[in-house]
Amino acid sequence: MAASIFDKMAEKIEFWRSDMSAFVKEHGEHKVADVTISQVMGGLRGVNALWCDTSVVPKEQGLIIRGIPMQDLTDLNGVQAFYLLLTGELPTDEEYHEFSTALKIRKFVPYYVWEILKAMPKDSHPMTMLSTAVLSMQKESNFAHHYESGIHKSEYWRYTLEDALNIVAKLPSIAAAIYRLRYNKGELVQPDPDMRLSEDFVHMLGIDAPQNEFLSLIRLFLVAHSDHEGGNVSSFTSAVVNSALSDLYYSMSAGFNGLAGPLHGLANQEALKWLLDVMKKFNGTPTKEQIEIEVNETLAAGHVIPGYGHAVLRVVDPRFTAFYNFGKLHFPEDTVFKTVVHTFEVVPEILKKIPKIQNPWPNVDAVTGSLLYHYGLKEFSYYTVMFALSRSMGLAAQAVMNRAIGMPIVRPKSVPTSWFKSQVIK
Ligand code: HAX
Repeated sequence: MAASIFDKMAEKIEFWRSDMSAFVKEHGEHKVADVTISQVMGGLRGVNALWCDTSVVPKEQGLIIRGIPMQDLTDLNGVQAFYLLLTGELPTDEEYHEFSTALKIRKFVPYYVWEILKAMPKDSHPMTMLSTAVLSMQKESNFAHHYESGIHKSEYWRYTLEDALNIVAKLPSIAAAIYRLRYNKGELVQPDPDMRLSEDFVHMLGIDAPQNEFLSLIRLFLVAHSDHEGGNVSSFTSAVVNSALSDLYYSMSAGFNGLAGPLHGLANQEALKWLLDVMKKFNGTPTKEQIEIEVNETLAAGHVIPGYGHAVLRVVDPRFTAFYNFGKLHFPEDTVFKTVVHTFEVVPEILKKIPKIQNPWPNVDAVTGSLLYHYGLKEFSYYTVMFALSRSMGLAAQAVMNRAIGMPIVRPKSVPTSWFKSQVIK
């Protein structure tokens, strides 16, 4: 029989802990970053000041999860991706079965979550519903209960992992219920105890789409959005909240609130809205010249082109490429997807001419909406919920890692303008 995820993590964590502690003991005073005033006033861009082992995003390469580049992850499913994020290894068949079962037995959601979601205003944003649903379950936190009973800090990771499995296992039901409630799709569909995460999510959404193709897209969606190192808004926010030993329900809900911003996860909704507006204006798939006009108008109005640019990347996002290839393979003639293709041919050339823009290339959000739209999931205010469903795995894995190595409360020092001035004006 395969080791349980708890046994597997215990073994890994023993090594990670001693390795990190020896390293810091020996090299703790070694300097790794200089910070300029522009960086402080510019969102700390490019400052190597955070630790994260679950994934890295080299600016010329894009997402690498636990040493495996995005382009080699496209055949994984959500369960494998979560296992990889947590343990640093792909599961063997036996480990996969054990881990998948550990998630399946945790998938049923407390009844009160449905009552809370049903009581929310009908025009609530789906991300508000998701964040509220997660927060409402805080009283179930294993970590919070065990913390109160006085567990030793070396065991914090164990109860954080328990919370992680519980939340990740329940989110497909919650996300699917939000879709059905928010857009009047009829009765909620019960989870199937035997189905895996992505399969069950597709089943509970109840979308009338070719099941195998749509399932492949959802699998890719779950893997591609699962993690993007530690400094993005959702991961960093979640880690800061978790560092106060607020449990994962509090911290994941907080991370989702950050994901709901238009410069972060909401960009997928914004990007599709932008594409559909252009299509409406030009009565169908616009030509490249028409897209150029629209891009210039958007920029002149002081707005960003959603789905383009990135705080870290300086190349086409490999996640964009994975979804783009999916569209090219399955429905290259779809009118919305063709608009994505034309936009991709036009936007980088325009953005390259604007010196302040560091990265003219598309990120993941430039394309995902068009694929979901193709399969009939047309309610684009819902798209960020699917991003969150996937990102929950990265937030959870990062929290387990942080508790495992005993990361302290995050508390950088802030200083006033006068202090900065005093550093340069002598
Ligand atoms: N369209 C127009 N202007 C853009 C731009 C775009 N796509 N990308 C960057 N810029 C502008 C910035 O707004 C900034 O202008 P100001 O100095 O006037 O404020 C300037 O160029 C410099 O920005 P940057 O250094 O290139 O990029 P940042 O690290 O500051 O920001 C963002 C990165 C992703 C927020 C930015 O590129 C953007 O707003 N893109 C559009 C929104 C988007 O697609 N967000 C999703 C990113 C991926 C993600 O997190 N997904 O969840």
